[in-house]
Amino acid sequence: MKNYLHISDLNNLHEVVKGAIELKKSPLEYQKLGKGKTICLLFFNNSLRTRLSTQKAAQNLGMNTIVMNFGSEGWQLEFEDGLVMNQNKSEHVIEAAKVVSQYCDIVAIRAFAGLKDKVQDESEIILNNFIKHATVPVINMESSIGHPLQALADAITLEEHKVLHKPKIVLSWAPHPKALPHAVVNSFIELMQFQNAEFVITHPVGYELDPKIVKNYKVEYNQEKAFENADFVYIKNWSSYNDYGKVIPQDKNWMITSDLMKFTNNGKFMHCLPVRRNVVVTDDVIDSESSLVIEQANNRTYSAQIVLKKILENIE
Ligand code: AN0
Ligand code: CP
Repeated sequence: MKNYLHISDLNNLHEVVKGAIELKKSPLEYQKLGKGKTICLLFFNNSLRTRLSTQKAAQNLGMNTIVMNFGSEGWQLEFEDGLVMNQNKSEHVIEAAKVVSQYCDIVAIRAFAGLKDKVQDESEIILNNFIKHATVPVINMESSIGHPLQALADAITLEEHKVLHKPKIVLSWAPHPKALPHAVVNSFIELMQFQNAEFVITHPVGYELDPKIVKNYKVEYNQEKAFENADFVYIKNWSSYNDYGKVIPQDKNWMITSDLMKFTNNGKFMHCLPVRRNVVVTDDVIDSESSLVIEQANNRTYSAQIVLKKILENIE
């Protein structure tokens, strides 16, 4: 594998998930693979899990990591071509990507959707410019439209908790005071093409997702009905896609409570984190035995590690 930008970059998801579960048993087995290699993590947005788990994954493979936070440390980068750069942007991505490529063997980028301009977000201007100008492989650590390292961690978690029957998996919107991106849910929906599951999406009217991603999956506007007999409920807030980036008056009734979980088949609660307690989900649900959130976060290490392993094997 050269770059990891979408979940579909993995040739055989089931093999990759199995490989990640093997790595989890002996994480230091491939220390030699990354020896003398460096990954550079570039953040245009905040992070806890992605930053630390990717760094941990690299360390498990014997790699070095260098990190840069553009919000507080780096020069403001320009991504548009052909401009007279006489405003506040100090450096163009053309030079920045080439320079960074000289310091590392893999570059990983986090650049969220701005949620102001759909066309600009969908052009993935930051990620695509790094792909264009960098001379090393690129990993997506959450771009405008996808979070494939999270989706792979979720696939590992689903596999570890698989049920004997064909599972019912529900993706549910939940309330949040701030406008959040669609990347996590887009990648989770993309993951569903590789799962043998009944998949249902539920959200209030007005929160319809990109139809190019939702395709023919079932959308159920009644949350309780959607939760009926679910084996896994994957919870995430997102802002409106049609009224792009807007928070429409919040429906607080969509918060995940133990009463709602009673509709499920003893279902597992999943969330990528960070999560706002008692806004998105009540304490008793996230603290219950059904909650997989800490395991999901743990699997971020093995998701990143299997991706790094595949890329390193390709550049050796
Ligand atoms: C981000 C999002 O919703 O995309 C990151 C999630 C992994 N969440 C927040 O900004 C709270
Ligand atoms: N789930 C996830 O990507 O978390 P961070 O934003 O903390 O990296």
